[in-house]
Amino acid sequence: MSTSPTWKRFAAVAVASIASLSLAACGAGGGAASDAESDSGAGEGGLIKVGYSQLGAESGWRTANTESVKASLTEENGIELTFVDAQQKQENQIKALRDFVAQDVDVIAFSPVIETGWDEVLQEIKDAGIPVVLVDRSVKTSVEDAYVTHIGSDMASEGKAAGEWVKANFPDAKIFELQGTMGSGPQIDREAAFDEVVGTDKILGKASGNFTRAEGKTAMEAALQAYPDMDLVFSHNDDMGLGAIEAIEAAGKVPGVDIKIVTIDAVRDGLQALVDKKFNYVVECNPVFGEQLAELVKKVAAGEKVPEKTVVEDKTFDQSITQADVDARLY
Ligand code: GYE
Repeated sequence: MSTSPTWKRFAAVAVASIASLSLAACGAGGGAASDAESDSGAGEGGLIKVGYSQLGAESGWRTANTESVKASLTEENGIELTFVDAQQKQENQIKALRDFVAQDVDVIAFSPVIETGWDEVLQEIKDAGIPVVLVDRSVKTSVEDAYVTHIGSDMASEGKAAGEWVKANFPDAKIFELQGTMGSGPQIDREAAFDEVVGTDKILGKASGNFTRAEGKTAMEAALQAYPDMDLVFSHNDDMGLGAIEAIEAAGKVPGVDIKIVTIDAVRDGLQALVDKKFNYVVECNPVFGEQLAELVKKVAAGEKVPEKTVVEDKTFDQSITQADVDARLY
């Protein structure tokens, strides 16, 4: 059975008043609760209905992230998951979000392909009284309190870590930067932090490879022509770096030697390239946070207080890692 948004809003107010009455009666203070509890908490058989809009399947990172989300947001875990892949198109994500509102889910979770352009749909979700959990990437919106909580890595500190390694090891590098999807949180934050550490005078040029191996390769082919002096590539993810390896080898140069490669993610293929000495340094971006996400979703649905931000822990890797480390990698 599902309730209409209007009913939900009314119920939210009713529940909020009852809650504040009982809180006042106990003399206790409470944190910001979502109004999902007004929906009597549940879909079929008491399950929490979650609509999840994944932005795509563009990279090894994304595949691992999707697996982690699907493995954790399960019926055994009390969650009925509707998962929709937007194929890296914002309009597909907006449509999925609107469908979730129409389905009257209890919680909406989504990983936004780019930062801007969400105001209208976020307002609609807010009006419907459905709490939002922002996953992985960030949004910039004028809608107040558009989401309850955000879980993901600190993209700026990843870019900073990559920059510090370059500055310490190749201070005079002539850098080409392979950017992720333009306008996405990780592209903006990784780039700004990296550029600030190494200095913009060290960067010969930049181009986007949209976080994919194929587009990373194409962008690198053009860059090899345009910037023949380049001797270091900073790639915003492993997949584009792997595409760059192909382009560098096809141009008769040696990746990791003639042209150093620094990337972010540390998926298994990326770490393999590091062991094979084709990548020089890799900053981790851990995609396996499904369990933490499931816990957040349950708390949000129950109207419990949650932290505004959960930062996923990341490590760094250099060429001292071993084949055994790579083989033990789960993703
Ligand atoms: O680094 C990249 C993926 O948003 C952190 O998206 C994520 C990034 C990740 O396509 O591989």
